[in-house]
Amino acid sequence: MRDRIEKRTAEIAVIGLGYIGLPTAIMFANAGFKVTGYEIRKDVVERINSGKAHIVEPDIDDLLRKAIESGKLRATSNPADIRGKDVYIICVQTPLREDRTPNLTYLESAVETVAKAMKPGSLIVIESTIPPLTTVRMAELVEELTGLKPGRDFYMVHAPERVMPGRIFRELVYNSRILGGITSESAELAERLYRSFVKGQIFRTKSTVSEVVKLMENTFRDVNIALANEFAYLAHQYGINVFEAIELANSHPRVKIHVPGIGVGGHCLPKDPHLLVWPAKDDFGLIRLAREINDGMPLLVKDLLFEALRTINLPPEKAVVAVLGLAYKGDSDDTRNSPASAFVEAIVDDVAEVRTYDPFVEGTHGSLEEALRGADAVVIATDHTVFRSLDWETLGKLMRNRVLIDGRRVVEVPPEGFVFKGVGRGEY
Ligand code: SAJ
Repeated sequence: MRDRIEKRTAEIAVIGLGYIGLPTAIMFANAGFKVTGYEIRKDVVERINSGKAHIVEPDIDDLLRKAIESGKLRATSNPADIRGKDVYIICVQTPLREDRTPNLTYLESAVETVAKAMKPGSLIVIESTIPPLTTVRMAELVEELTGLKPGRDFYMVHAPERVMPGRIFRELVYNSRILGGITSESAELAERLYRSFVKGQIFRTKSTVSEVVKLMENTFRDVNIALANEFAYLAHQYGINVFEAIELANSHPRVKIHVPGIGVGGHCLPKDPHLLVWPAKDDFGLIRLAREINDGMPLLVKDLLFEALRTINLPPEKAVVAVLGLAYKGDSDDTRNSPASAFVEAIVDDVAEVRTYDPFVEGTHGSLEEALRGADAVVIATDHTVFRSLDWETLGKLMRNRVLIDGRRVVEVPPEGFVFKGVGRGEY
């Protein structure tokens, strides 16, 4: 197997051709391996085989076309096509259920598919973000289904992805990778495999360590953002601008406070802290509390809005509110777990009308002017660059009342004639 990997004659199956699976399959194919991508969505399979990607990512169309035209990559929905491969790489989603426990059914069904298809001596890699101890459990599941002994009859590794959408192909090559094996031989084999395109550092460890590392990275950000958000609450009580205070605190060489705002969205940060503590018997509660603080931020923005409406004597139920931005972060069209949507939900039953405008998101108002005409209040919920240079004097003329609430530190100096409030802007 070692030899086949070195000579790139090893055959690879990638299970799940989404945001991570498709770019990974493309990278291995263009490194010279024969790759079969397995995906249950038949329309996606057809698209990929015709050389067209179903996801938006810089360079993906050229790289995919190259992989398809060289004959190294082929997508399929037929499990028979992935029988007897040397390497299986699982890239399926691991979302949360309503009750915030992990839903591992996609992963388990991918592992079952692999168990049916694999031969003795195969290497199974899980790239999905998973709760601690899951790789070992999945190795046991394979043993149950096949009778093969983990570490002796097959190899298994957790190789968490660490890329950022918009920079996937650069980061796949240059980021460092953590490879957690159920045995040291498993991790060593995986290192040989990933070296075919990774130029960053590769660290080998145990699978439970790599699982924890991936989850710690995003939990670190989530907890630190929660701390910044708590500072923002305090700034309201003390009547100061939290951003000025943070900037001054960050002039200390060993302090780096994050950015407070309307909340934390996306597909990773709101989920990964739950995965990290889920299998534990006990924890200190800090990680859960940070999640609660961040999930509660849209309600702080609601309080600011209602306070501002009180100052102009407009009952909320008469107010027309325009929300600018629905994406979870600036300059993105991604609305997954967006705090902007949570904010809309939090006010929709209490006000006369909510309008949304996001230049990147379909289904929102066609134009900013249209969204603001006759509105009483504007709430900025996403830090899109275009929102930083709006002409509030002109826009204000379209509005019935002029209330401006900034959830994302987009407005530095409140425009003339507006009642202004913002997260962490305790001075107003
Ligand atoms: N946010 C704040 N304050 C901050 C930083 C972020 O409120 O100081 C908010 C953002 O507005 C957004 C949310 O947090 O709503 C998450 O944004 P993000 O840019 O931190 O994270 P993601 O989910 O877009 O991507 C992260 C990336 N991690 C880092 O930047 C460290 C990415 O590299 C990871 O691969 C990805 O999570 C992942 O897959 O885990």
